[in-house]
Amino acid sequence: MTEAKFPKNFLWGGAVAAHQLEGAWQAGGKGVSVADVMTAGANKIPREITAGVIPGKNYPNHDGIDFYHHYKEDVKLFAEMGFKCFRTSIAWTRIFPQGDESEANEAGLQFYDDLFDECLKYNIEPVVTLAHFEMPYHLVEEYGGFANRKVIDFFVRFATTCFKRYKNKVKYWMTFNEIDNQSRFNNDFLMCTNSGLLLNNDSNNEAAMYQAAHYELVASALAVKEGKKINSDFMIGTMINFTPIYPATSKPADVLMAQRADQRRNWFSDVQCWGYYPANVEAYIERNDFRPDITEEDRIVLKEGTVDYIGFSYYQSMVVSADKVAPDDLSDPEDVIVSNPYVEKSDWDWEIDPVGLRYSLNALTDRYHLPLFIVENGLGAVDKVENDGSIHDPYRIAYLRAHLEEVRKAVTLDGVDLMGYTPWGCIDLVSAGTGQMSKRYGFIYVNKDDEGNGDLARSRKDSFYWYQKVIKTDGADLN
Ligand code: P53
Repeated sequence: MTEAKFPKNFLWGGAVAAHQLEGAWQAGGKGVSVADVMTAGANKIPREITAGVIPGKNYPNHDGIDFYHHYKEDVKLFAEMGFKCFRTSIAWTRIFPQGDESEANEAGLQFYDDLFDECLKYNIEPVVTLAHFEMPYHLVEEYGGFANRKVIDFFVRFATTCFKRYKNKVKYWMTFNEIDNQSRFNNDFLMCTNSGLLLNNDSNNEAAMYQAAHYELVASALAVKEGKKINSDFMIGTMINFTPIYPATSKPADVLMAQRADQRRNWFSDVQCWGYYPANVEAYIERNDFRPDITEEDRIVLKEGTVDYIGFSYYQSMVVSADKVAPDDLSDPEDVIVSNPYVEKSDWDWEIDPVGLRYSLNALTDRYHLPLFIVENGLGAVDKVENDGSIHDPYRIAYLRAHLEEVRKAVTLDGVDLMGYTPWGCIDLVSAGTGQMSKRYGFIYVNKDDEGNGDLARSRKDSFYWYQKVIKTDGADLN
């Protein structure tokens, strides 16, 4: 049974996002994105979001790992590992530097033509996220991000421009990265990266989130509709950070709390997959008098623009208890998290739960009856380069192996329809959450430290050869 293989056409690959690796933040007329105004933080030290780019501050995304100039070398290494696909995003600000222009920026479009051609040369299928925490900063300053209905049109223009330009090169798309992460509406970083909201203490962050999220969901649905007109073969997915939520005990209040937390957090994909808001969210918005602007026309769009598949990231599970807050009073799931005594934690305190991935694959299948695509999974860890240049990362191999064993069970024993697996940060890049380089995910090491020193040289870690073998054997050999 453990010999069972993954499907033959399974999309093995790796995932990155433009702002975390491309660098070249002003090349070819690129504009300033929200990622360009975020400083470097550290473990438990949040990144600062500055009012524009302030000289003298450290903005790690400005240079990334300079993939913009190294992509040929990097794609060649992906091909050497045997990648069948490569997930990246299109930096919105390369195509529309300010976000509200009527004409696209040709130099930006050309860069992605070149990158996708390079992938296709090795039969690597590009898998593209349209908006991965990369909104033009101008749209934040001038319009308030997705608090403003006008931003829907700007996103749809960006999306259709990309669909038209790359319709013969890209088949797999996702609209917004981890759209559900803004359910943590008191988190400045997540709100700014997801929908371009800058929180201020006087406003009701939760009401603001439901409004911005609605406009974003409408923008996503409109993009799906337009995309299908441009190429009916497109597969356009949602992208969520799926986090299964467990009750702290079998106490009924804890079990109800786990369900409530799931309803507060995981409703975004309900709207994108079903085409309408779940009853519990409608009731919650009503009872709190949030009164978001949701028109009848919007509801029709949501119905017509449902997704083809579910792309999701999986890093950890979450445990909640009803001890501090009663289930009916829950607004922010972050408030009720307790630590899970049965799982280990990473150096950044992310809980490691491989079984939770099998559980997630089944839960999503049961809820949506759609194909799934694991578009992120992985371990952020510190790596050490030996004197001979080798990098031994058995912890990363162990993490990925344990998760893939569970994925294989979901596919071969549970009948889950899984399109592919793209571990996060297949090449070391800037951490989204902390802005660090030292929180590494890659199979490929990049010589650069948290202060920005290093010659950017690429080298293969032990996990590089391990993943190469996994792909070569279609996942039969995970050792
Ligand atoms: P890092 C948490 C915080 C920030 C981004 O995260 C996150 C998450 C996980 O839910 O989402 C994804 O770099 C994201 C990537 C990111 C990756 O997780 O903080 O889609 O952009 O790099 C890993 O370790």
